[in-house]
Amino acid sequence: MSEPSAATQNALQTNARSKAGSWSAPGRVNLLGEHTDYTGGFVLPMAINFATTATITPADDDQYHFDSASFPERRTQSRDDRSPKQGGWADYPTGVLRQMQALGLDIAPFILHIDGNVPLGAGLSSSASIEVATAVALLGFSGHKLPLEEIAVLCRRAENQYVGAPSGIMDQFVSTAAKAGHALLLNTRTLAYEHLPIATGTLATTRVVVTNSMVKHSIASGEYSVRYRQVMDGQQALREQFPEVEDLGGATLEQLAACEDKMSTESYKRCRHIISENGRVREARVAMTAGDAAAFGKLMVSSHASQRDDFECSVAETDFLADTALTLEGCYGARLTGGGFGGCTVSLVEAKNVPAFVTALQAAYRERFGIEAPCYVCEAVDGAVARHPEVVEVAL
Ligand code: GAF
Repeated sequence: MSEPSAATQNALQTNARSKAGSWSAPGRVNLLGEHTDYTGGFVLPMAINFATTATITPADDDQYHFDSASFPERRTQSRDDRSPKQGGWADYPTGVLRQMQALGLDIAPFILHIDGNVPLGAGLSSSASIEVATAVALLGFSGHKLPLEEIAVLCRRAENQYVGAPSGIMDQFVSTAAKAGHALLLNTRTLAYEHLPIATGTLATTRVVVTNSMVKHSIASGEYSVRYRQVMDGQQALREQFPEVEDLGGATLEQLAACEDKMSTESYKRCRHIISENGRVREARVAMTAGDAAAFGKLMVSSHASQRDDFECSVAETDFLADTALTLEGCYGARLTGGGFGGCTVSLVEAKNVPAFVTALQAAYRERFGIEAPCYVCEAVDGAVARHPEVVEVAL
């Protein structure tokens, strides 16, 4: 029998430190705070009972292998591969691997298998759940630890720098840091966060119902980037007039109005949505803390109007779902959730009314658009770190 090659010996040695296993990270629904997370604003999402699982086993051929139950593409790359993105789902875990390598973490050859049930392209953060599941799996597999915030930031960098989508930090952060039974209030500038209990006061008898319009949404495609550019232009004009304003998270509607003539109409409207939405998240914190379902629902309704009229990221299908939901018994509020241009709506509904609500909403949507709209009654679940605390570097 011939001796193992040097590469195989090296892989075997590193593999001896590697731990095969499965790690998971959830998708999310955003309750309030849309398109506020790339200009230092506030968001209020919760992680949902749909997740991505990354299963890793050591590879004995000195390569990294990626495959998935949900996508036909399989990818294999060498340990020193630094080629740019290829297009396709495997860019997401590859981007995470590259970020970890850039941090100098040694990761042995592996076979990474991705599986899960987060609806794809529905605005429920399927991409971020792949990124975070991969990050946590690579850490668990290789025995490395990172601070919680660094896991989320690294996954966002993977998406921004490798995949090339200019997304904010919300999705990666909630998939990492969420706590069961709570929504997560995040300041996206400072990354300070707070877990707010969901089931208090009149909110205790409500349910979060997500309705999938089945109109595909992708943040890697055009419209999200167009909005991002318009927002950045508006923010820049605002900063020139008010140098003390760091970002839209710290700006007021009065300041924006004072420089309306310094930006395009589109930039003005996008920024107006963001600044008003930040105000709504602050109010939502009060409503959630007080357990006031009616107040929370009203904020959802005005958020939808602002997304529709100012940010212009809703489509006829999601407008219809949000508007129809409001006509049904037991519904406190409804809005487009996630990046928009399709995707899902989220409704806050009295638990006892949920079955009739779902039936009526689906029937109305079928009649209007001829489309079956899946509805998901969502629970607030733990993020990846609460599921796998061994990968987190805890400050003592
Ligand atoms: C997508 C992005 F990935 C998030 O960062 C956020 O901007 C969201 O759209 C809109 O609020 O999910």
